[in-house]
Amino acid sequence: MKISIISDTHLGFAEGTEREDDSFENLQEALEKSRDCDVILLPGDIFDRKVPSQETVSRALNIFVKLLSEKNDVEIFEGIGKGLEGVEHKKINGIPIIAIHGTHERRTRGLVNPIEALERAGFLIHLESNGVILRKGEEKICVQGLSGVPDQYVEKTLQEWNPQPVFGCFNIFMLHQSLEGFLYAPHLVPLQSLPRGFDIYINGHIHNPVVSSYDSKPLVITGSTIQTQLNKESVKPRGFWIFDTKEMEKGIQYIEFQNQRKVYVDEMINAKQVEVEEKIRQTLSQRHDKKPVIRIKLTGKTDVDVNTLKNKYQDVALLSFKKDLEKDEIETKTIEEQKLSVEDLGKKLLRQNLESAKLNPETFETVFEMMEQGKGEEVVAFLRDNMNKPITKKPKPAEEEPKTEPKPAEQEAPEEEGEKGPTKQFSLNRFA
Ligand SMILES: [Mn+2]
Repeated sequence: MKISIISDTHLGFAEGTEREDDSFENLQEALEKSRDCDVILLPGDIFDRKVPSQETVSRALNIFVKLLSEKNDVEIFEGIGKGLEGVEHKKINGIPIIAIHGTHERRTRGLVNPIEALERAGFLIHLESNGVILRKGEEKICVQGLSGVPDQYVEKTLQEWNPQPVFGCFNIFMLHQSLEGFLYAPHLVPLQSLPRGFDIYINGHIHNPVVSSYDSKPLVITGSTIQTQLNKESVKPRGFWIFDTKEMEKGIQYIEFQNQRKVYVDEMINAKQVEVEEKIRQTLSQRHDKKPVIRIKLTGKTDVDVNTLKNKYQDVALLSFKKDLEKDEIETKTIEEQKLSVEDLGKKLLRQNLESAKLNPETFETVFEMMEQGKGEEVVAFLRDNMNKPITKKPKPAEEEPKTEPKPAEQEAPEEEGEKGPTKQFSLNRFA
């Protein structure tokens, strides 16, 4: 079977800015180029937020609904594991999509995440520590998926689930975690904790695409279809993957988007205004169908007036500067510059308030969600329960793990935007 992998599309990323169409246009291009595929895999972070805006949801539905009318002769043979009983009776419309949810979509247990919502509407099959066998003629493939869990619980979750390859199938294992060796994160998942014996391993979450190997089989670090952070990895063109289970010797093909926005990242030391402007002009002398993002990190002494440059080139480029100056010139950032959404701002304030009230600040996500749902009394009880717990203490995995995990910063660039300490996770790197 011919299989397409499209990961970390982050639909809704940069909403309200000039880049707001990018996530949708890249997904659209990937899907158009997957029309001859038998199956589409989405290894998480399909949406940028766990509660996407109505605008994002409707645009996503508008894209996915077109797939339902594609011709396809793949059928569901069997579900494996909990929650998939009777799945073989489901009728597949169009190309089957198998998805897991990622870190950006994970919600408190009991609340519907956007991938589950798409599943309920019949657009895809959502896997969460279970799997599905698909059949096309004589060939069967088995896709097993671990939806995003906090990295520190992956080993335990996998031990309990104990996924095994299924005899007679081409076996695919899909996850969305911070795998050791591919990025820096507070908790890394050791490769050795992954199950053995699968024919291919597919991991979302890490935004820089690369093919590696595990257990002598391909391990695809899918990368994202869009640059959510701007660092030296971001200049690589974005794309998606296609492979054929019958032609594995040909490898896994990376297909770059033709219609993507180019990103340039540079660093200039002791730069003068004229030099920076010359750099911008040079970059702009190349052909661009979409306004390029030009990110320049300014270090040392510099007289650059970034606002003047941004205004001057606003019709032809999206300029983004990072100043890394001496201490007395620390850049002051306004809320507007940081482009915090109201929700993020609320969470940030809540986190600070919890901290100053000597309550556990790591509970801010859960508390925020409870307050959003008007569960005032439960908030009080919850905070009382969590009052004396040290910040680093692991919550009870059974029900609290997704709640207390702070929203992960994008994994590509720990130093991005120069944010340090607890406010890091609110730096969403939106820029106008
Ligand atoms: Mn992601």
